[in-house]
Amino acid sequence: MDGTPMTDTATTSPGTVLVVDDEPLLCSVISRALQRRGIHTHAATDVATALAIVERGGIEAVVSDIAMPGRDGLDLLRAVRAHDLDLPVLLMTGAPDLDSAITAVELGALKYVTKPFETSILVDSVQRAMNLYRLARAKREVMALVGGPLGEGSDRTGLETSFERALSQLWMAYQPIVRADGSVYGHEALLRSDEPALPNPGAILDAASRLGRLPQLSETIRQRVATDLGSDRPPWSLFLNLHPHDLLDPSLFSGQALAGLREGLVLEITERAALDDIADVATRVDRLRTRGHRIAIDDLGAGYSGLSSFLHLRPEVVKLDMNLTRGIDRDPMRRKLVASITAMCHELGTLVVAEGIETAAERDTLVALECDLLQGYFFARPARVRP
Ligand code: G
Ligand code: MN
Repeated sequence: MDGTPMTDTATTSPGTVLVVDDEPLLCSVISRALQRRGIHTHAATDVATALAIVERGGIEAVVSDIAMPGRDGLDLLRAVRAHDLDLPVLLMTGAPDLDSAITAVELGALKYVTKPFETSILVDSVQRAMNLYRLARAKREVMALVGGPLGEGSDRTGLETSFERALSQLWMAYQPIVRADGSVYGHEALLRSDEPALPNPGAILDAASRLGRLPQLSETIRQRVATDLGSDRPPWSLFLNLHPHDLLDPSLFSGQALAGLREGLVLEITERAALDDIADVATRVDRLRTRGHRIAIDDLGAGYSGLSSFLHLRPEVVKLDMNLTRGIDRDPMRRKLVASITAMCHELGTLVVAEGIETAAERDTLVALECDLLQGYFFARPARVRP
């Protein structure tokens, strides 16, 4: 050892902080306190300006007031999360309330401070936050170098945190599936989450798959549906989406997993993750049939499901993707395709559901083409309420 202290610019350079407050005086008080510790600052008195500064890059922490005219600090936090899962955001408020505190935690705010506060405490927190952010960034860079399991530039910890949050507040929407006369035949249960980093079902499924937590996601969905439906047994069918990998989960076949749900489910399967990867698909789905459930091919025509899924699944129900039904009243090619698919399905004794119907003209055309069941915004949007 030569006695020279190791310097690590990644953790000792002063860093750059964005200070946001609609009160310019408070902005400059906080900025000066940070500058006294050698930290560079940018200031903004509204959310739009703040976001423009964050998007330019180089900011390592944000300190923001919550209550501001127009878009507030929580809106800023939400927008920052869409851009960067890790960037530390410290929120300040003169009027603490439970709702904003909960939202702040859900969106991963690093700290929630109530005014008035000791600026030195705030500055300490900002410094700690910047160090954590640098560590997370360094970890990402190492992962990218060694080709970690999540691939280049991705952050498993951030993804795990978002996934946990999505899982804890996950909810289900229900959309009716109707007959040609408009009467309700069933409802499809659709996954929803308010987690801004995983804003749609595809993103949640993707995260679950990358983190190896699909079984847990599926179990949570089943529990939610069971809770939503309670013990009533109304005379309509429940359509539930399965991920092909759910077919590998032994609890699905023991009867336990689906036991909390009603009998006679329609289990929708998309060929998104190729069914070819799963051994004995036909035997597996047959075991679900012996428990009284029916199998549906989901999204036929979307590019995921092809004719080979008929061979794998021998479905009782086929759902035509909205790709095939969108504007069908104005497109002879779509009409021919749907006419031949319905003819083939009826020959096989399979029910045909047309999805994504948004207009009366689409509905009339699909009924004329002998689709058995219909689903789409034209009838009802997926809704949170218990069906
Ligand atoms: O992959 P799957 O078919 O299960 O997904 C159905 C999705 O399509 C749901 O997320 C639902 O919100 C959406 N959806 C349902 N009906 C319509 C519709 O009429 N138009 C559009 N654009 N989307 C719809
Ligand atoms: Mn579906």
